[in-house]
Amino acid sequence: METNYSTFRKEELKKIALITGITGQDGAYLAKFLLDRNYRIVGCYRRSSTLNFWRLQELMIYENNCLELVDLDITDPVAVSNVVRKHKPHEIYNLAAQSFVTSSFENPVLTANINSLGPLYFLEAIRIVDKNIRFYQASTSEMYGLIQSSSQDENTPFYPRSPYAVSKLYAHWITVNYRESYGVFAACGILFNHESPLRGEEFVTKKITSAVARIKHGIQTTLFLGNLNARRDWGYAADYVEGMWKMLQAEKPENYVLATGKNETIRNFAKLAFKEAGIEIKFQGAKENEVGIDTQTGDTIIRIDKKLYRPAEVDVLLGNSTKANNELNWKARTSIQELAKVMVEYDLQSIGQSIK
Ligand code: NAP
Ligand code: F7E
Repeated sequence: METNYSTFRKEELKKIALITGITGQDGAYLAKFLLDRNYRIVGCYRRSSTLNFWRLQELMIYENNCLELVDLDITDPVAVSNVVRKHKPHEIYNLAAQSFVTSSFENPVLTANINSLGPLYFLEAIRIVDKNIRFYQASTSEMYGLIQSSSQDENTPFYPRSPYAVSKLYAHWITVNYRESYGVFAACGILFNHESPLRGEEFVTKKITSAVARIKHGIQTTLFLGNLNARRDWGYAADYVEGMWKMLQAEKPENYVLATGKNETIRNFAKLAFKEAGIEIKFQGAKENEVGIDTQTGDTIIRIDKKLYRPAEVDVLLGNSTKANNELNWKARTSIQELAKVMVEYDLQSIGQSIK
């Protein structure tokens, strides 16, 4: 379907931000954040056989006439260069990625093409077209992988544990390299896990909260999970997109960690999420025989599926965002309890509506 938004005229502009990955969780929240600050957005999506703008619709920005949707697969260097040349944005936020760690083990070459080469094509386009364009690269806490210190900041050495993390490490360093070699204003946000009601269903928090809602509504009986012992530092996506923007408003481009400074196991996130729907879970057993039991009914509602274990796991992550706090005045504002609550409430309502 064609969108009927007219192409922006240069003289009308305040600031133009080009966002890749506009159909993803962060792309949608960032677009909303920037539209609220009077930006015009060039939102890049890749064409698929079915429309994929539900997050923009959920945030009620799909029909905003300051949002222009542009068809761009970031693995096409010619198309990347053309889009940069045509729209001459002031800021580029490269959020597009094959972002699911599990899938990166199945599709390592695709993951590298999108996650490593995509940002390189943008950096080259900026170098050639206009070095004043500011660039944000979505780096990740997954780069710390097998952690080299108990909490991780901008100086902690990396030890990636998946093709996803390795692909992101290339993108991270090539971004630093274009900053140092050519003076491009290129910032890397090393973001720890951040979630929301608009999170993709394959990620563990959303998988859990949507299962909570389905179990509560009586349309699912069992939730199968993998490694319950992994610990993540989980924040709220809407807080984190503000940090991305702040990085591009800073005096100079740098790397910044965004995190809450607290972490939790998958097991405890599941307990929290079920509790939000009034279901108390008790875990018993060990390893793949561990189960989660509804203390009221005695039903086993969580089981382990070994197929969900990863070839190499990131056991624990805990971020230290002191630098972002001091230099950008950025802080994670949402607790894990608030996050679980907002996600469960959203899923209870939307799944409830869908089965009416
Ligand atoms: P997401 O929901 O999976 O969104 C990824 C986006 O990238 C989607 O819009 C996707 O389009 C798009 N995309 C994938 N391949 C593409 C290609 N070849 N060309 C153009 N677009 C493509 O991810 P997210 O959670 O919003 O994360 C945003 C970025 O931050 C990603 O780079 C991710 O790796 C990184 N990151 C995320 C987290 C986190 O916890 N969320 C933490 C650290 C870093 P489709 O809709 O068509 O698939
Ligand atoms: O897994 C464990 C799993 O897929 C978290 C991406 O946004 O954040 C995300 O990557 C943990 C892992 O996120 C299931 O083994 C247990 O230890 O929700 P996840 P992730 O791998 O941390 C980083 C920062 C990114 O950059 C990525 O783009 O949960 N786990 N059972 C499970 N995970 C999933 N997905 N499904 C399970 O059933």
